[in-house]
Order: sequence, then structure tokens, then C-alpha cells
Amino acid sequence: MTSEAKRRTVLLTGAAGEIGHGLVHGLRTHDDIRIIATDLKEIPEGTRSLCDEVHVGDVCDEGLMQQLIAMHEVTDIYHLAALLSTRAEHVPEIAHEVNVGGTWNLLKLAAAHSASHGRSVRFVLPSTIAVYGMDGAEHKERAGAVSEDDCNLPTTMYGANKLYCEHLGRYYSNHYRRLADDRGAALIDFRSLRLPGVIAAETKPTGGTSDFVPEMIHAAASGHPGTCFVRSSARIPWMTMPECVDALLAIGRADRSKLSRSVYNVAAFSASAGEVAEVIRTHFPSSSVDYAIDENRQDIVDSWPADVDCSRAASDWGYRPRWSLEEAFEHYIVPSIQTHYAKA
Ligand code: AKB
Repeated sequence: MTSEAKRRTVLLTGAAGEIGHGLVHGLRTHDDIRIIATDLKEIPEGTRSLCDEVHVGDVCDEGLMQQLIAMHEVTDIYHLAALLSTRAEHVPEIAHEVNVGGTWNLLKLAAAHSASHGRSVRFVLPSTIAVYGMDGAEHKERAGAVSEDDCNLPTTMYGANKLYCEHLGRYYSNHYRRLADDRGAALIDFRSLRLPGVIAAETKPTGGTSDFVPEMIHAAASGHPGTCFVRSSARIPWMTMPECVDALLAIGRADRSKLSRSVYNVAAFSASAGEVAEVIRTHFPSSSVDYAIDENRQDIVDSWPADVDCSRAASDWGYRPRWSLEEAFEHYIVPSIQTHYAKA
């Protein structure tokens, strides 16, 4: 049994969100750790019961975050709280405050905690394919699978926020207070994954622009007609929620000495809305999808790459996609979503 002294304590923000739900389950299954969870909203009972403590609170509240980090001697932070791309376009200033302000707040506190304890706080930040900015459909097609350092010209507030937070994390991890005489030895240990569209069977997403695929799947599985807000040709990379959780846990556990960078692409497959709709139809033959294009959200999807190059994640820390589009439906989406709606 792991001794109390070695036991890790995770602070997880945004615990009431889709990834929060999956990550709490993943952390609880895999690790002997304490989980301190926070969210602005009440955390649902299924997630709450797996946490050691839950707090309703704002990631921008410096006093609260400091109290949680210090009181629980936090060793790891999974900072999930954020306003996603569609929501952020409606309230860009609030998005900046939460996405940048909240991350900066936690990075500063984690840096102070690392310095005072002489031990690096590990900081895991989900980033996004929204950090990329493709210059129209032709560029997107031509670029194929983009590497981490290519096309970093986001067109959304969310993408700009996340790209900046990646840079902030790298700064706090490698260069913080580089000219100070009293600079401590322990800087934070920052790691980030650029997530593609994520498909969860147990929860429905809100506020994102990649929601068009999960929305179609949930409509079909619950016996409702589906509406897709982008054209059938709209293509981005994807992964399922179990793969997303596993990837976040894996980057969190990866040996620092093997990491040649702090930010990595991850994805399982690239698919268009129309290709996903075809697979939905084979599993739910009576389902239907209607295309009602929202040109503004289509523009956002057009600015995201069709695919991402995950070779650095593969060589540095062994990332492997688990499922193709068809396998994801067969092994996870269909069985889990049928169980979910049978219970509902
Ligand atoms: C969104 O649609 O905003 C997110 C993302 C791709 O990061 N799901």
C-alpha cells in the first residue's frame, strides 16, 4: 500500500463537465490518490461520490484556489475548467477571463507551492485543435495531418486562449523568474494535450463546435431526429472519451525525462460529419439526420485541421490510438450509449 507521504493529491477543476466526469472515474480506478474536485456548478452525484472533497467555486478566485492547494498539499492539477469554442464566441471577454485568467491564477499558485515545498506540482492542461488556424478549405485539405508547431494562428477566442495558456505553462515550467537570485529549484511540471473532438456515450456536450458529431449520435440513440449544423464534408480529428481520459492520465504519469516538449497532439481517427452519419445509420437504421448549416460555426470547423500528426506523442510517451471510427462505434459508443438510454 502506498504510504500517506507518497500519496498524490489531485486538484481537478471543471469536474462537473464532460471530461471531468470521465477523468474522476479514470483517476479513481487507476490510482491511489486523493481527489479534490471543483466546479462553478454543483458536481453530479455520480462524480461527487468518487471524490474525497468537492468545492463549488471559481478558478479565478485566488483565495479559494490557494486554500485548496495549500490545505491539501496538492501534488497534481488537472485544470479542465474552460469555456469552449462556441460559448466563448458569444462571450469572448468572459472566456478570456476564465480561460486565461483561471489558468494563470492556477499556474502562479502552483509555482509558489512548488517553490515553497521544493517539489514540482504537476500541471496537466487539456488544450485543443482550436489552436490551429487553417487558411480556408483548400489549405485544410492540402495540410493533411498537422504537426504541433504548424499553423498556430487560431481564429477563435477559445483557440487563442488555449494557445497562450500552453505558452504560459511552458514558461512557468522552464523559465519562470529566470533572472531572480532567489529562484527556487522546483518549477512546475507542465504538460498539455491538444484534444480533438471528443465523443462520450454517457454525456452530451454543450458549448463546443465539435458538438455536431456527439449531437447526431445522441439523437439517433435516443430515438430523436438529428440535426447537423455543419456540412456533411466537414472533417476534423476525433477520439472517444475513454481514449481521452487514458491519454490525459498517460501524459500525467509520463516520465518527464522522456518528454521532449510540453504540448502534444492526440487523436484516434479523422472523419467527416457525413462519414459519421453513415456509421450511425448502420447501427441505428431508423435514425435520420437533417443538415441545417450554421455558416459561422461551419467557418470555425473549416479553420480546424482535418487531421493531426500524433507521432511525437507516440515516440515520447507511447501514445497509441485505440479505435478507428467503426471500432469506436462497435466497442464503445453503441454498447455504452444503449445502456445509458436504457437507464434514462
Ligand atoms: C470545442 O468544440 O470547442 C471543443 C474542442 C474541439 O476543443 N470540443
